[in-house]
Amino acid sequence: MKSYSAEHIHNVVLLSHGGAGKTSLAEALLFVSGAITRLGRVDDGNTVADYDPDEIKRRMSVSTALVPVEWAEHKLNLLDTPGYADFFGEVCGAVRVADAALFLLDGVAGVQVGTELTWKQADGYQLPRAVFVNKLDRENASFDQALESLRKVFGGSIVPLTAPIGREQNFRGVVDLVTLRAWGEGREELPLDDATRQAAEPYRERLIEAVAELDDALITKYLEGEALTPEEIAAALRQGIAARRLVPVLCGSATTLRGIVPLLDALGRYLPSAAQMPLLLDSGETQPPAPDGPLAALVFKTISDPYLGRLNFFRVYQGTLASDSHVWNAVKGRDERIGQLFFMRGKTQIPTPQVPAGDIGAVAKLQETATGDTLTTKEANIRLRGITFPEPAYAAAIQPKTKADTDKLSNALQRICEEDPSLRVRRDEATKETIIEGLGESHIESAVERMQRKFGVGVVVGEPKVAYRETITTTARAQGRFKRQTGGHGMYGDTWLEVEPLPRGSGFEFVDRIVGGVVPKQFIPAVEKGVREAMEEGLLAGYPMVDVRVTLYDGSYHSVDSSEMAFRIAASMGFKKAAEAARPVLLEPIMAVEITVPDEFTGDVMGDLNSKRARVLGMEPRDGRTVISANVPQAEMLHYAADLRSLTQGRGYYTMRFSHYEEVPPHLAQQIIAKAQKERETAASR
Ligand SMILES: Nc1nc2c(ncn2[C@@H]2O[C@H](COP(=O)(O)OP(=O)(O)O)[C@@H](O)[C@H]2O)c(=O)[nH]1
Ligand SMILES: [Mg+2]
Repeated sequence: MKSYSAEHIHNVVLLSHGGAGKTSLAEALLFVSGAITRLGRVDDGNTVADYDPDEIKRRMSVSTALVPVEWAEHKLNLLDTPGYADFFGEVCGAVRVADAALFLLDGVAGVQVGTELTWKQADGYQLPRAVFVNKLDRENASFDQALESLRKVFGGSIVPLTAPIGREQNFRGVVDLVTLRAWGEGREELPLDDATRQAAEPYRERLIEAVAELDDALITKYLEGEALTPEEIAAALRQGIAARRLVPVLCGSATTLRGIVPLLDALGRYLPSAAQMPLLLDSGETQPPAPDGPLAALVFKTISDPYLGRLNFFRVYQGTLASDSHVWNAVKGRDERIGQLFFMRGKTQIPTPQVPAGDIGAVAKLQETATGDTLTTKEANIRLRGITFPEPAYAAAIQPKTKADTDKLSNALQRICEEDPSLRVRRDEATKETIIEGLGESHIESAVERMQRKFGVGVVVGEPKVAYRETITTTARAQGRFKRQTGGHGMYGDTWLEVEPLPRGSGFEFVDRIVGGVVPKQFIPAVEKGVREAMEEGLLAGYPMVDVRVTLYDGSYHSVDSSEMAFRIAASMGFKKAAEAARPVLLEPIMAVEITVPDEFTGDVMGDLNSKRARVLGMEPRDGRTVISANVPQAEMLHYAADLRSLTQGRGYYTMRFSHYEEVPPHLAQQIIAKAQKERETAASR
């Protein structure tokens, strides 16, 4: 692969609702540009971008693939992202390193949920963008309706760059509205007959008008009835797109190879190049790339391979990264040795001596470098802004299948989290479970499959347990006395304990109020230990007891028979008696939830929240959406990702974190206690 200067490199992220045709389009662009000689199909599982076994099985993208396309004097680094919400984490890294975004629209469906969500994501980095309306060969596809829905949702700056020739099964090709050349299948040029020219005229009118409005000199010329030259139009388009004052819209069909040449031309000619992309620093400041400046490259994706180790994908913003060199990882604060560098095309590694400014490459076997890190020189120590990943919305408990799996589990978990920072793994100390968190059920499923395939680790996935707790609601006193006479040496311990409820979240307090040594000093820690042990076991359903103060205020001892052991047992007995008298109750974790939904779904979402015992704390409008804050018991939220998706046709999202504990309502507490009792009985009878 040739080396290109940053002015001729365009890093373009492909974004859309799942299934609009990004992977097929990347394949078409490779094929028409001559990089591949056989056109793969998503449905046959043989495209360049969907190479992962999981993608071939699902017939859809689950990770971002890099597809470089060389056309005229340009190199287009396409980043083919997955469109489905569960794999949104993969979109974040790609959007961060792109110079521009190409949105795909399904020509039948128009703007969809995924289009809106990814449009927002591109807004976050103020990315210039273009749109390709795909699938115009399909029945009921309409370029005009697609344009209309784009305008309605995203505003007035939507401008056609190509116009279709024919429609549905008679869709034959497109007219490039700037050059006025007509294109059929692939690179075939069609004659521009009068009928085609007339059909394209209104679109061209719209384009010229929009372009003229960008520039005072052009608008004067336009109003005086003079024709704008193709060069003037191109220059204005470049400026307008870079300044995000207009969004050009092209059209075609990826699988029948229509509209591909004008798209290749447009991406190189009108979209901003890598040379224009400033460095976004960790501090939030930006600075223009210095042509002779030191290296600054951002790692935006990491793949873990059990045999080859790690492969880091990076984008160079400034300087050049050379094979067989040393670089400085500014985030980890350590030197990394760079071996062979690669350009990537899907899974294919193309060795290269260097990756210049503006380009994207990959490197294997770095020691500590992870997604989000900056590679630079030690002197310059540049730190680029990392990548923000979505917060997890779905949790599952995982358990190794066998003993052998147990040994390999933690390494495998660490590696898949490295690959996918939108996954998180934690140990829930309260329930003694390993919890994996992600964006949805398919996300977790895919991670589990990957662990099996890549690392040979089998796990069972289940619902996470709810970490119930127990506490008391009133004050009570009781005696715990333990006495045993067995032959010579006996056992004797005697304690009087008072239990009191504490405010939520206080945990446990132990108070020693012994006077006159009725319980000798050396046995006091044993008393506390006995109480703690009894609290761990709980009283009602076996859940740990919390928010209790225990005061040891009296007791007695025996000069020969008393021991730490005896006092531990006595205290444990005393605590149980006192707590039982202090009206114990069950507590449940309450989550703080923030849900964002389009206004039309607010009613349904609120109704559902009511059925989930939620306490709604606030509702707030935020650009066409409502943000609902609520406290909801964790037990009600185990499947909320799926619930919300079906309530809002996939357009709502939420974040959730632990807030506090509250008492479980009595009728539910009874069920939980009965269930725990049954479990204990079956365990005992085994
Ligand atoms: N008829 C038709 N089908 C298409 C076209 N482009 C893609 N498809 C089909 O749409 C489905 C989804 O395409 P894919 O490229 O995986 O979409 P992605 O999820 O955006 O990557 C596949 O079955 C493709 O064969 C097109 O231009 N016309
Ligand atoms: Mg895809």
